[in-house]
Formats: sequence, structure tokens, C-alpha cells
Amino acid sequence: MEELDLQLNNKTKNKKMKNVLSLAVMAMLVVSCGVSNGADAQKVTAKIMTNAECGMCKDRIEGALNYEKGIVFAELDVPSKVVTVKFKNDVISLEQIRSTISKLGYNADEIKADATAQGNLPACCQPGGMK
Ligand SMILES: [Cu+2]
Repeated sequence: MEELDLQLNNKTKNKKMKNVLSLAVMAMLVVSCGVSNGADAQKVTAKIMTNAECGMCKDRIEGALNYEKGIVFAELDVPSKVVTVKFKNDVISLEQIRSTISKLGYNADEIKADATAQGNLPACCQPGGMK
């Protein structure tokens, strides 16, 4: 009778060990997946120089950028005219972001503003409009 009890105990112990092992294996898999995903999808922060003039420009640029796929956030500092963009560089490129800003009517670093879009901006948002 005692021997049977011992055997039973051993069996349950083995089961527990197996559970612990499979948990450890699963945990390792989850961790390794997480690491490889992290390497593929990199979040990058870039600062882009624009020629935005006022709060309306800020709303326009931030509104358009924050709507773009792959952009985590975009924030324009009106006094410095610099827009800080955090984005996933496997979804959208810095060039695409600059192009979006240009199409809104603003310079983006070395990319000049789209002339038509710039002409359609309210007077206060045109270059020098707030002076
Ligand atoms: Cu403006």
C-alpha cells in the first residue's frame, strides 16, 4: 500500500516537472519571437524642419501626420518650426513623411513645399504670413 502511494507521488511529480518544462519552453519561444519582432519593426524619432507659421499650421501638419499609417506621433513646435515625428520605419519612411508635409504646403528639410498646396493655404500660414 505504501509502495503504491509512492508510485502515485512520483507520477504526479513527473507530471509537474513536465508542466514546468513546457512552460519554460513556451516562455523561451515567446521571448525569442518578441526579440525578432523588435528588430524588424523599429521605432525611429526624426526632427524635420518646416516653415510652419502658426497654430493652424501646427494643427494641419500634426493632423495629417498623425493620420498616416506607421506614425506613432507627430508634434510641431511652432517657435522653432521643427516637427518631431516618431514612426515605424518598416511601415513609412522619412522621405514619405517629408513628402506628406510638402503636399500640405510646407517645406520639409530639403524638400520644398508643393507650390499649389502652399498657394491654397490661408494668408497667415503662407511663408512670412505671421510677420
Ligand atoms: Cu498657419
